[in-house]
Amino acid sequence: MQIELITMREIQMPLVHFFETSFGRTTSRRVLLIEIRCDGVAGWGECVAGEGPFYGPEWIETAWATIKHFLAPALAGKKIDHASESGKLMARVRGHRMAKAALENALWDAEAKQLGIPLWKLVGGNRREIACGVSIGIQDSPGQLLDKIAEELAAGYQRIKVKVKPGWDLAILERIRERWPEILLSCDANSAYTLDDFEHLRQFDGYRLLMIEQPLWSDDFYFHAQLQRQIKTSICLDESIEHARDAAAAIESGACRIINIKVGRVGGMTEAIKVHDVCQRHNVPVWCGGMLESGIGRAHNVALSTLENFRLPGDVSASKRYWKEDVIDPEVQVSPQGTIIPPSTPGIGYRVRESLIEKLRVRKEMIRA
Ligand code: OSB
Ligand code: MG
Repeated sequence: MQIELITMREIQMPLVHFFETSFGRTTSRRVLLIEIRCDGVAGWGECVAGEGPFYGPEWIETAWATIKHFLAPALAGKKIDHASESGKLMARVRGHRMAKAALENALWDAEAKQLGIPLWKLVGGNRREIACGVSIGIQDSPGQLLDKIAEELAAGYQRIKVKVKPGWDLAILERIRERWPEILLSCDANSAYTLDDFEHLRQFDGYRLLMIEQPLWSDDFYFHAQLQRQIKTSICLDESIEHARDAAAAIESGACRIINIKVGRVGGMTEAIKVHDVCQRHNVPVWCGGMLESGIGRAHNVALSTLENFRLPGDVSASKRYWKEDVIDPEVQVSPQGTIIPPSTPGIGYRVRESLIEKLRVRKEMIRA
């Protein structure tokens, strides 16, 4: 593949409903899209960095600048045989995994399109149907949260995940379990707790949760391992896992029993597959996380979720939960059974709506050799 032209675009998309976590509320997304032309074929990728450096240190402005000044120039004009070789060309840049992933994933789409096969086949997936859950943010009131959960269960979603933080946790879980004793339920703290909360976190064991996601610091395995020894609920790590070595270290040290894989967080499809494989070898189930993606990032998540060890429902849900109008056609749809059928057309398998993207676009940059 000859990398001829890299186009960066920022589009702005208001969310249908605000999304709030322990680190803040998002009402509108700034989405950085990458289009890469290789041998006349266009591949698309999405940078999942958010509007501020809260989930992790990257955000859209660092990603934009790092891609423009370092990563895109490292790729433009180069020839590679596989998208997975792009990581080597970008390795001089330390970190900035979400920025790298956007470029690498665009190349994966281009490669699959050149081969005429769906991206999920190129990544080695075999699931013909993927299981979907939803991540529901902190709401203005417990009643509003219960209404949201009722709506998502009626839509067929197989697992409900709620965001928690001190002051929005046990009482909420109590209300949910009172109304739905049997549903598959988990929670995500996005690092909202500390060592002083171990006694408090032990009380989560009363709610038969599938997992508690990222209770402690993003840069810590040691205290997660201590906590895991003291609670029955399985810990799932999200923010802490940046690559396959992290996954091995976390598992072998007992810091978690489940891992959330986000293709952006780990630097692209190649590393995401490696994390998947390490977890599979250790018999640790994984599931695909979400970052409020537009249809392009969502399509990559669908493809990744077809790998065998994605044994738990992911945070990959229907376009319409996020957007009035998505940038792909058809939109990502979820069946009444709470599943997505991966598309059978080449590449990401959804047509990119370039005219809509042009309408939503607020800036654009083109980089060639
Ligand atoms: O921790 O999984 C998370 C969204 C933004 C940042 C972090 C997280 C999330 C979600 C949303 O939980 C998942 C989604 O619906 O895309
Ligand atoms: Mg999370």
